[in-house]
Parts: sequence; structure tokens; C-alpha cells
Amino acid sequence: MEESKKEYRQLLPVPMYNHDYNIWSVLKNCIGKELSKITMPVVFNEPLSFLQRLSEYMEYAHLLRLASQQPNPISRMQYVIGFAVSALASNWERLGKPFNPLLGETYELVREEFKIICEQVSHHPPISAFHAEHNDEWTFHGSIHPKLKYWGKSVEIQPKGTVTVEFPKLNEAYTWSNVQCCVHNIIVGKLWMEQCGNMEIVNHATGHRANLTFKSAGSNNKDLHHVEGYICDKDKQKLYFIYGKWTEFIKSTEYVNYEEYLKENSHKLKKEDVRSKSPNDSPCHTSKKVLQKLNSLKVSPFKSMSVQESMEDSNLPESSDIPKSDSAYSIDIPNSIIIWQVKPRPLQSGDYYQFTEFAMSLNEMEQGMKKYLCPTDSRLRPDIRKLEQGDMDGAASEKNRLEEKQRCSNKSRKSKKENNWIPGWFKYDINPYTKQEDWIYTGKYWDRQYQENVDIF
Ligand code: CLR
Repeated sequence: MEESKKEYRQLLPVPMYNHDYNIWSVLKNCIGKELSKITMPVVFNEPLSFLQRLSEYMEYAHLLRLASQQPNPISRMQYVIGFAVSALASNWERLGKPFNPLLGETYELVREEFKIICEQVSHHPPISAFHAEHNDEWTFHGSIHPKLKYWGKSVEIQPKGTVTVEFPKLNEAYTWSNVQCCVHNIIVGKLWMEQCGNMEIVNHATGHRANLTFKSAGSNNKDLHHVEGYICDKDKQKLYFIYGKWTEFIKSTEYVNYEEYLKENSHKLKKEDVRSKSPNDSPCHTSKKVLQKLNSLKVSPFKSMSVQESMEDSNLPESSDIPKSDSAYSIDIPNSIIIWQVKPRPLQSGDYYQFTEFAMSLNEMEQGMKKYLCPTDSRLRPDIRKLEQGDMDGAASEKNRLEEKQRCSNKSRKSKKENNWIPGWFKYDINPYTKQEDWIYTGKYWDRQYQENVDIF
């Protein structure tokens, strides 16, 4: 008999407060500051702690189970890629700032496909560590130190640190580091976000690698949210082509199919290109027309098509609008499989900080939870709870109180020469696969023997 599925909260208690503050009026005083040192009015916050936001990596954790169940390293890699990309999907249009975790704050989440424990292990620099697992099938762990860079009209957030997936039964480990997150229009216009950069997923046991490029929107937003790359073996032989959007789906096909597809379609493309190059058309105009045509043909406007090149430097997007994702856009290479597809957002998501259904449930005090929850859990933060309930003033004053309390205990630790804060559940170490500094889970959280003298709220 099938066990009845546990049901979780599907909405927050009240819709979000719509403010019309300009983010620049705050940010202009914060140029050069670290993310954790920027204090923004609570109206810019979403009612989650950064630890909870990190737990959103886990929404599609079943992909790790699927990966662990595959008999060959290529299919395992495909699902690991699916997981790595899906982990970013919830960021789409999420522009509220999560609360900075307090030092020692923790967050746990138990679901059918995983359990995760996160802890804020350092405040300056801000570092969040997490460890997720599912039975003895897989573990997923890492530490993230978000670093902010200002680029005038945009800010770039680099989530420094690597993440590791392990399949203990197979003696296999994968690592990768996250791509940058770019928030645009911080001075005027509407904020919007993209994920950009390269992500290399390495299978340390077999030497297989996945090289993925998260593309920036580019001129006319032709590459908005696109992800593209390949899986290669230890000899750098390209075996599979990977493509999709981090906001929607990831597909995969054998590399030869992709090459075949390119050959066929570039022929079509060239014909289009020549035909539309009438003397009256400006190069940019021509390209747009070709693009439209291509979209209607459902042909990929992905790189390496000759028409694209003429557009490269035509007009970079300077508009203050949110670029529109071309939903009609689709690239369909024959013999592809879908590895991951996003769940649609709840209908009322727009009134609730653009939360996914998964995000709506993160701060829920589940039945019976109060009894066993660790006293440092984000769910017990009064400022987040107040914001969630729509009490802006209450949230603001609680946030101040907590930050003041944190400053006090930092001071008293220093005066007592207890300079080092020792996290409860993670220890500073070197990641054996990447040989880089990392925070490794010490393995005791789920025994629920909490330290009693930690009072952070
Ligand atoms: C993106 C996915 C990465 C981990 C990560 C780190 C920092 C997060 C970022 C993610 C999403 C966007 C984020 C950011 C911190 C602040 C920023 C939540 C989750 C929000 C949008 C606030 C932006 C305000 C600036 C304009 C200062 O793997």
C-alpha cells in the first residue's frame, strides 16, 4: 500500500507588501561592502534566511537518487547535470534578499527524497555550510561564501566554494562550483537576474567531465537563460551534448546527433541569411527577421550559426526593462532525452515573493516540530516570522535586535579571548577531491543532542 504523502503549506500566511522604494537609494551607500554588511530595509527582504534559500538546491533531489541508480557513468553524469542545473531554477525572478544568517544559525529540512542540515559557520566572511543525504544512496555537501562585485548598473554575486556529490555504494564523487549570479538594473529600471559562467562537473572516479556554459542574455536577449555544453570522457572526447535553460529544462543527446543537426540547419540558415540581405535592410534588422523566421521553424538560434555573428556587436541590451524570455523558442535536436523539467510556479506566486511551492513550505512550523527542532533553527527567527506575517515594523525591530545581540556576543567572545567561534556540526577541512578549503559535516546533527548554551535569537 502506498503511504499517504505528507502535505506541506502551499502559501504564506499573507501576500507580500508591495513597496516602491528604489533599491539604488540603499545600495549607493553600500558600494564596496560585503553582502553580509549591507543592511537593507526589510521591504527588500523575502521571508527566508539564506540557509533556507540554499536548501532550495534540493527541490529536485530525486535526480540524485536516479543518478545513483544508473548502471553507467554517462547516465549518472546526465542526472547529476540535471540536478546541478535544477538547483538554480528557483532563483528565476526571485529578487528579494534573503536574511543574512546569524552566526550559529542552523536550518534542517526533511522530505521524502532527502534530509539536509545547513549551518552558518562564519559571519565575516559569511560562509554557509550544508550537508544533504538520502539513506545510503547519496550525499550532497558544500560550503558557499557569496561574494559581491559591483559593476555600475549591475551587481555580480559569486557563490565561492565547491559542492560535492558522493555515491558511497559506487565509490564515486562529483564536484563542481556554482556559476555567478548577475543582478541588473540596480540604478534604474526593473531588477532582473541571470546566471552566467562556466560550470565544470568532474567525476573523480572515472574522469568524465561535463562542461556547461550558462550564457548571458546577449544582444536581443537571444541567449537569455540558456545553458549549453557537453559531457566528455577522461580523454576529452565529447560524448553527449547538453542544452536547455536553467529556468525550464535540460536535455541531452549524443554528440554526433548534435553535429548532424548543426550541419543540416546551418545550411538552412545560410540560405535564409543570403535571401534576407537586401540592400535596404540594416544588419541588425535582417538578423531579427531571420531570428523570427528561425523561431517559427523551431531551429536553434544557438551559437555557431552564421547569422548570429553579424548581431554580436549590434546593440547590447541597455533597456531598463526585464528581458522577456522567448517562450516560443525551442531547440529540438532529434533523439534527445529530457533530463529535467521545471515545475510550474503556483498561480499566486507573484503576490508571494515569486516563491515556488517548495519555497512556500520552507519556513513552515510543521506539526510537532517545535518539540524536537534545534533552538538555532531559522524557523525560530522572529524577524523572518514577522515579515512572513506582514508585520514590517515588527520585522525591522526584531532584525535590529538580533543583529545587536550578535554584535554583543561577538564582543564578549573577543574580550574573553575565545576568538574562534566553533560551529556545532561542521569542521573546517580540506575537500579531498578538490583539495580546497571546505566545511565538512561532523555527522551528529540528527542525534538531536543540541548544545544548550547557544542563544542566538
Ligand atoms: C544563486 C545561486 C547560487 C547561490 C546564491 C548565492 C547568493 C544569492 C544567489 C544564489 C541568488 C540571488 C541572491 C544572492 C544573495 C543576494 C541576492 C539571493 C542563491 C538577492 C537577489 C539580493 C540582491 C540584492 C543586491 C542588489 C544587493 O548557487
